[in-house]
Amino acid sequence: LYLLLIIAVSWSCEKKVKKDVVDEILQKPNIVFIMADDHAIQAISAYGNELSKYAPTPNIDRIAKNGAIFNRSYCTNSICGPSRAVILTGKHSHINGFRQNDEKFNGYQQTLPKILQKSGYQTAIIGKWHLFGYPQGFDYWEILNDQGNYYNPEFIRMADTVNIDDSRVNVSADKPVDIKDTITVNGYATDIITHKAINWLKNQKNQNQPFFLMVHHKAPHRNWMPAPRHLNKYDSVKFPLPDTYFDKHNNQQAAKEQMQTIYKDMYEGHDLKMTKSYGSTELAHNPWTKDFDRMTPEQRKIWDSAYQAKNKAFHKANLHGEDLARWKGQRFLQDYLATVASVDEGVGEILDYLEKTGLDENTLVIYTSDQGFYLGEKGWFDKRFMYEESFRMPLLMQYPKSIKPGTQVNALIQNLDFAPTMLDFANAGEYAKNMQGISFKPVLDGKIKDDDFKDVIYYHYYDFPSFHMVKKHYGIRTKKYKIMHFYDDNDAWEFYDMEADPYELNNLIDSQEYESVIISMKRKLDSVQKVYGVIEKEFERAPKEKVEKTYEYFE
Ligand code: SGN
Ligand code: CA
Repeated sequence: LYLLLIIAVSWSCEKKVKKDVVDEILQKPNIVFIMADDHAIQAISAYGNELSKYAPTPNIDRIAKNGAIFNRSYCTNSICGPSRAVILTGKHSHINGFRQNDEKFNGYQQTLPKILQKSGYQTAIIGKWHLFGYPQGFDYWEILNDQGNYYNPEFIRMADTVNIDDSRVNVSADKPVDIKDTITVNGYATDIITHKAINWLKNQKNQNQPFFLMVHHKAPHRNWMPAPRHLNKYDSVKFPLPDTYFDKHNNQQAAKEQMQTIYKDMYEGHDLKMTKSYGSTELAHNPWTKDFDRMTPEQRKIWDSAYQAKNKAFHKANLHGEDLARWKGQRFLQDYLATVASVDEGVGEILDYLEKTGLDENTLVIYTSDQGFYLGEKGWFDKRFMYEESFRMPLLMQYPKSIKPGTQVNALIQNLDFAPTMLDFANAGEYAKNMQGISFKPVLDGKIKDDDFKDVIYYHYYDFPSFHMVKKHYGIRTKKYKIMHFYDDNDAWEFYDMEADPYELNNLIDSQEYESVIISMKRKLDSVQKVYGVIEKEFERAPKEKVEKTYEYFE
């Protein structure tokens, strides 16, 4: 009898332990984090603005319908590698050490995937990495070599790098990886990344273990090469160009001196796919021929024939001056949005897979981009500035268990907060204590009101001189105001009343009327920098060579 009792007790204990384990797993949602590269909110229809009406994003919009859309989501440093480093660490660039694209990411520091892995997650990253050195904290990774290419991209797979040499993790930026580690995969990058991601989901070793999957697209990054099926998608559409397309940047010195104006700085062949002359398929200015040379002859044939008629029409029209500039804006938007179409289809495939398998019930799906982008506002493409278009990030999240469908979030949040938020969802919030971001899950749960979350956010961009010549600057934004300081190459302050001037055309730094507000914003900036541990030394960077403008273009 005594023995039977022992067996019964131990059986029920074991059952209890098992139940605890099961409960814990159930409490840990899967996380699918999908991030595009340079996807502006203006190009997502759920964000509802003039251009977004044309955005091919029914599937990204689906996330907004199923869950939440964030209207005030911002980055801390509007450039690729740094944004990714902030997302991984929950720390500002000066703390995580990755301030600009050509630096080294210290992969040995604490990161989101490492913590999730320790908390019982299977972790994977597929797609763009761009942090130099191999990913750490992932059970599986398959990354694009450097920036990646749209056609027949090169991947580096964990499986092929058997003897990972630790020193390679901090490998220098000019030698990103050894070419022998790369594998060329035929096809279109966005589709390949989507399918690799779904395959990983299908082939998980332990179906009961929660997973964290990062799906990082190359698109819609420069040079905006659409998939063969979308090459003529927008041929007959005339997009609205922003009112600020020919803006002169009054009282904005750094804006005047940038090199990211569509009609002055885009490479006509490489970026705009313009040909040298009527009937020719030879591209105009195309300094990086690799993007096109890597296509197979079949792909190239489809490509050339798709662009032939529209390029002929361009030469025939014989455009000059502002007409030519407007034409370039249209061509850019056609290609950009056509690359977005594939990203959206990929999001749709992933959502469909999750729904079909029932995984959607317990999966937090996040869609974002590493930063925003200019789609002709101020005449520009690219990012880097603290002005809204590049400072803002799209952010949409669905999780049927706790996020109400159709939620609009107006809390001021940053990519700095992504890691703490995901950890909070994963019931591992205690590991976010030494991060600088804060979980915004309580906002989604209705425990904190949008307006009570944060009243100020901090920004710092360092990458100068470099591509596009955007000067170094830092600043803060509150719900009402923005102040920024351009330094190093110049010393210029800008101040905007964001409610009165949402497009930031009127720099009020010398305005009498706003004098006291400006003084208090400068004080706030000082204290925010103290809180985040910004020290004066951070501002001194080794001088780099300036980028000279040497390319030619039609006038
Ligand atoms: C490339 C682009 C630039 C872009 C940087 C950084 N030129 O150098 O236009 O600003 O990447 O982009 S390209 O013609 O080679 O594409 S980031 O998103 O990786 O930071
Ligand atoms: Ca980017």
